[in-house]
Amino acid sequence: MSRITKVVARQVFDSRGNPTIEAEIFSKNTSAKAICPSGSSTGSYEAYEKRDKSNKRYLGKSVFKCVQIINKVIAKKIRNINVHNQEKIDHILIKLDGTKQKSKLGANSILVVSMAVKKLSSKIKKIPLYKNFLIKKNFRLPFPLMNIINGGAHANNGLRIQEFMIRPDSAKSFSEAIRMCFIVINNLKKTLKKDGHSTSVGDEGGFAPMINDNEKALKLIVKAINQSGFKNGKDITICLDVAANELYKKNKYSIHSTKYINSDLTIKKYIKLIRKFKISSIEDPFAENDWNSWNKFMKTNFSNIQIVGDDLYVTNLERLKIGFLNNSSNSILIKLNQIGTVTETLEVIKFSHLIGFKTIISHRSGESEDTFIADLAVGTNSDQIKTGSLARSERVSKYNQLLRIEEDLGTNAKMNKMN
Ligand code: 2PG
Ligand code: MG
Repeated sequence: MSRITKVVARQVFDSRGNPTIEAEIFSKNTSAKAICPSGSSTGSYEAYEKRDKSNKRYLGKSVFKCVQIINKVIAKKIRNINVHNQEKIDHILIKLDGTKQKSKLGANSILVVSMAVKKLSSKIKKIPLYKNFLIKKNFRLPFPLMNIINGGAHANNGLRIQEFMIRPDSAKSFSEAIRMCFIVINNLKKTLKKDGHSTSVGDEGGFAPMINDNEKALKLIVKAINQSGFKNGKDITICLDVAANELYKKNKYSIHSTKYINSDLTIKKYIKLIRKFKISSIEDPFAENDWNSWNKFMKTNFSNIQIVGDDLYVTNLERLKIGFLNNSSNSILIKLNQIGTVTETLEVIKFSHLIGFKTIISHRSGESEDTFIADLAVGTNSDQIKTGSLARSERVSKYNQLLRIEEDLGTNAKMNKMN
């Protein structure tokens, strides 16, 4: 048994330069740290992110109250508990908070502790973090959903769709998957430059050119795929995160242009887009409460593309069950800070696999050097990982960690199956 001896939290900063929490958990003479990520296009059912709203020294964004909660309240409750008993610790935290959306302590205060406990447990067991989750053998590496163009809330270019991504479906290894994305990204960069567009990047490392037309962005991506010698729809497929919550008003959507249209018309336009650009995955095509449109869209999904619920489910088992019964989607995005503990996240992943849903482990648009999600993806045999582009170290660090895991697995390193 290894007991928790000390818990220390501090304010650090995320990739957007905003304050966030780091927690460090100690046992005997060793310790482990975790940092909390933060989203910008958040779902309203997400667990609560606590900030010092009235402290104007950090424009209301500091997390000193959370730091205090961890150091003074949480520390007392988990001191002396066996660090390997993740479920017990997480349930103590859930009970201590006692609210539906973890608004008392803040899901950010709870999550960093939960993640640091998991890391410390594997450190003491002397096993890599990925070996300390659900899967104990036959590990599979996830396909990257590599961000290539940023729009929506992650850039200021006026592009309606938030994330344009590529997935290297024909890759036989993780390193090959990354190489394929690297080539496409470099070809896209060349074209953007040649066409006089900016090659600066957005919050998640994808390019953020001043283009405000979805189709124009998609055409550029297809061109880059072709120039790279790959076949769009076969070697590489295009995936989107619409983040439709942000484009929804009075039962209408402004996804395909700035004009708001009803959901039937929106679906028609989606179908056209899917066919024209061979899109293989669409995340959050509709708003978080518009269950009806999600179901209608699934009924038109004859080519069986991946339809992913992010803001719809917010990594919440109750919402996932509703979505499953309503036939709302066939996949789920998994974000630890949407629910707030490692244990609850693992429950959602287990249930998703049970009902045949694909799981995509995801970063947040505000990230850090913490690579927890890379290990989580392998340790749960999740199908895919969404962790930005091959730019900005807080994104690349996750890919680098997956390359290390691939090396660690050696000849046993297999990719997850794509369809
Ligand atoms: C999303 C995420 C991550 P955010 O919508 O899927 O890409 O964005 O963290 O801003 O919610
Ligand atoms: Mg999303």
